[in-house]
Amino acid sequence: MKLKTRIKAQRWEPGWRNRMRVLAISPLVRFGLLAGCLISAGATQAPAQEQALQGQPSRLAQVVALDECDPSTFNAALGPDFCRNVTLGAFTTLSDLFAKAAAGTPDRGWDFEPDILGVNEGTEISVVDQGGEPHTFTEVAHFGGGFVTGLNAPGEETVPECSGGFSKVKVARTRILQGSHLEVTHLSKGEHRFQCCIHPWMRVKVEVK
Ligand SMILES: [Cu+2]
Repeated sequence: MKLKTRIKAQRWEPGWRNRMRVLAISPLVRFGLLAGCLISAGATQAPAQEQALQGQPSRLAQVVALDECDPSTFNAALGPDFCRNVTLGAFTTLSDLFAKAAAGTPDRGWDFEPDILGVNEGTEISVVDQGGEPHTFTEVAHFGGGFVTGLNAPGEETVPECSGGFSKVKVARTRILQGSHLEVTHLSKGEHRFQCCIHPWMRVKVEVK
């Protein structure tokens, strides 16, 4: 599995040079006279062909991270701009979030959608944080607790993959800041589990066929 983060959702930019490279290997180009027509007519086909040529995943699946953090209580405790929420729904205060987690009834406003994702092998998964605070999208062998013990379900242990929090690069590289993306590629066939290491009830099962 490989991960990378980026701020903008700029997935593909078919440039003139790339189009020309696709055309250069097309058998039709050998007819020469057709080439001029194909430069414009082939443009709409170019992105898919280029992805295949460069070994890029040809499919994209999106997962959305959501939350309803209350800016005033979160930022008072955790620092300015920790929560930058633009949700139109009701906000949940920091103390309410902890109280609900401790009671074993975590706030469902903190959520990954979808909960189960079926993809074909080679699909790139793009996780976008549309909530107001940071999350992680961390692959785990078994679902369990995160590294903020006060947010774990009663009796739930921190899973090894989340242990150490952001001081561990393996966890830090799975972090998704507000408005940013995390891309997950090269998932092997079979079932994969991802959870947030901060809010461990945020969980997704990915089934790669
Ligand atoms: Cu989270």
